[in-house]
Amino acid sequence: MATTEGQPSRDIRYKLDAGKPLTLEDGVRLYESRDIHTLGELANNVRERLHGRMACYNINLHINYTNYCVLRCKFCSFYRPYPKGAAGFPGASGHGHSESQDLADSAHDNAGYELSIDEIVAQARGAYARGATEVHITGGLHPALPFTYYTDMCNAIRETCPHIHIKAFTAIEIIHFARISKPRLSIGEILTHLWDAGLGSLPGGGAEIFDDRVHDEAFKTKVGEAEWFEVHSTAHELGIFTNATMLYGHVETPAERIKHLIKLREHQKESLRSRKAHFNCVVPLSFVPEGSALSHLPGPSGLDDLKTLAISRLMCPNIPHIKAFWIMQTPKLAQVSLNWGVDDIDGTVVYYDITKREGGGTTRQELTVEKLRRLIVEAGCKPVERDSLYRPVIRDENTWCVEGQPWSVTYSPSPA
Ligand code: V47
Repeated sequence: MATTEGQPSRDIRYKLDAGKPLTLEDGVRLYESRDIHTLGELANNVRERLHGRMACYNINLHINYTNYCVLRCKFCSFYRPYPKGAAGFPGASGHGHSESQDLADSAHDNAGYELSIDEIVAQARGAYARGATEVHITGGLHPALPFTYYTDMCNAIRETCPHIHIKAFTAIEIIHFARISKPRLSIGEILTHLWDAGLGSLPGGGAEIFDDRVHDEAFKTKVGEAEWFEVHSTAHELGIFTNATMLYGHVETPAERIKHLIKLREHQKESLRSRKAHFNCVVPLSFVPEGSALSHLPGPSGLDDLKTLAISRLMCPNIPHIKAFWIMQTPKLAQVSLNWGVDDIDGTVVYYDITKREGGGTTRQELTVEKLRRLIVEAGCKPVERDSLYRPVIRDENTWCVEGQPWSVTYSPSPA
């Protein structure tokens, strides 16, 4: 038994050593325990069993194509209401940016925006030319853009940047696309169209906390867990790999977090057993209250962040990777977490509009490769550049390729 004062229980250690799944009660006890050293040791044991001392990062660019959203989630400071009477297509509506504008500056002036496909492609092209392997694309649920906007976006990126991995659209966006498609398409058809247009995988967003009470309190108008899992099951059946997030530190309890993680573990069990793809990683997202309707809440402390990352590792041993997204946990804590179960600190990011803490209120939020590697080395780990599917990237001064793939990409590194 773990006590609030003492060590996590011996039976938890035995279970982990024997490869047995931890229960809801075990998870809650881990949260209650003050012994973060033992928690770290247990999580690190699982991490080392899976990955040794390797810790990965990637060279990516986040693109948030619009902040207009039909939802009003209380934890979100990103969405903007869509102006009444707007025409609904970038360029036509006048809400898009001109290509010459610095998107970082224009996107953080609190106004609503939607990017044209040309603007998105220009950003992807720039990143690809500088050696990025991934574009991570998400946005609000735009009330007026047609589904062809999203397939055209993928097609245009694929044409311009043949080997960049397009990780795009959370499960919530996929459901929105199905609802707006004309004629109406199923989730499977939406995913197939996007896949044919060049989509590589799905990010894990929109999961929040799988619990009806939390759902009703913090994101009532968003679809619930059944729909989120339907998208990920369908993706896995089609052979599309996905990630899974958990947004913690708002109105949920520790038990509700643990139940969320157990649901991910159970889903993964089924995907590993019967589907063509599965979750690659769990991404616990630390709630950033500033600017949201829940800004009166303090948000998670550093200790809570560290415990949540470690407990995610322990609750979901069948999901290969645990990612500390440094934008939310901060680079300092992401670094510490590399010895508390985490093996991935995500990437260079460059621009991020959903939360703006690391950018001091702006969307410009970047860690250079040198900084990412230094954080990893200082933590006593071996830095490994990965692609979006966790395959090692082999890079020299101006080419990169993915282990096992017959192609390579030539690029010009940006000046330091
Ligand atoms: O779905 C929104 C979250 C998510 C806030 O798959 C917030 O590798 C904290 O899914 N504080 C989008 N979080 C981001 C996302 C993501 C990010 C990095 C990597 C991956 C991956 C996925 O951001 C949303 C929502 O859960 N979010 N507002 C906030 N105030």
